[in-house]
Amino acid sequence: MQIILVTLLISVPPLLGVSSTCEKDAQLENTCGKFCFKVVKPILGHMAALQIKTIDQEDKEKSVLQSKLDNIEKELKQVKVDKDNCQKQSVDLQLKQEYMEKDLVFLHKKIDEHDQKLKDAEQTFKGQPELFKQIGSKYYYIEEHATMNWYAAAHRCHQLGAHLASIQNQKEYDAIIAKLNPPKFYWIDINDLSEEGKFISHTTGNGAAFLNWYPKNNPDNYKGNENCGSFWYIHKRYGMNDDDCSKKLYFICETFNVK
Ligand SMILES: [Ca+2]
Ligand SMILES: [Ca+2]
Repeated sequence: MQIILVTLLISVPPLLGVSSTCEKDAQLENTCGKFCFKVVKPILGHMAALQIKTIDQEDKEKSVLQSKLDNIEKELKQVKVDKDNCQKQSVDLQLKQEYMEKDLVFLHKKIDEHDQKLKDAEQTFKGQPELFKQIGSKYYYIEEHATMNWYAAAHRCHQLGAHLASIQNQKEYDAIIAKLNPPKFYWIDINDLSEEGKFISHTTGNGAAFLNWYPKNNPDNYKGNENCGSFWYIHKRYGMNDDDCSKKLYFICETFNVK
């Protein structure tokens, strides 16, 4: 009996693929007789159900695997994009670093030059302490011999460790005016070079603390080219004038301390 059943199970599987249940039953009954048909049919039915279940399970597992595969491919693409971006950023950062290093070298050089100028100015100043005289609470050097334009005068004061006179109030103004020699004109530190009509102190970079324009039409920006401040002598008195920066005038340097 067991041998017959095994033989039938081996020979019958092709029937599982037959299209209709009725045809399958008829073929099976012809193949192994009625007894066999009764015994084998439930087994074949179970096998067919098992096969369908197995296919469904495999489909599901395949679907899950495909979904995982899709996700991995998506993540791989994103990793590639991120890597490309990182490489680009890395190149940008490298260039930025190179620029900053060049700027750093340039700034170090400028600072060294500035330090050297200060040392030179200190040396010059130490060699000529008698140039500066105390007037009020400050020390002034009034250049009475050489004339130069406003820029050169400012530079000369820096060389002496000082700056062009920056008048703060009426008291300082009166004190320095009393020391001048008419009819000489002298450069001071105010200017409206950065913005027409807005006079600032070259020393502080802030608005001029004290102004005493004379006559009243000043500052007149005469011929559209008067941007530097001076003490000028007119109508037998001194007053402030906006003047042509390229004119060669005497000048007044100022400092707070003489060492
Ligand atoms: Ca002006
Ligand atoms: Ca003027």
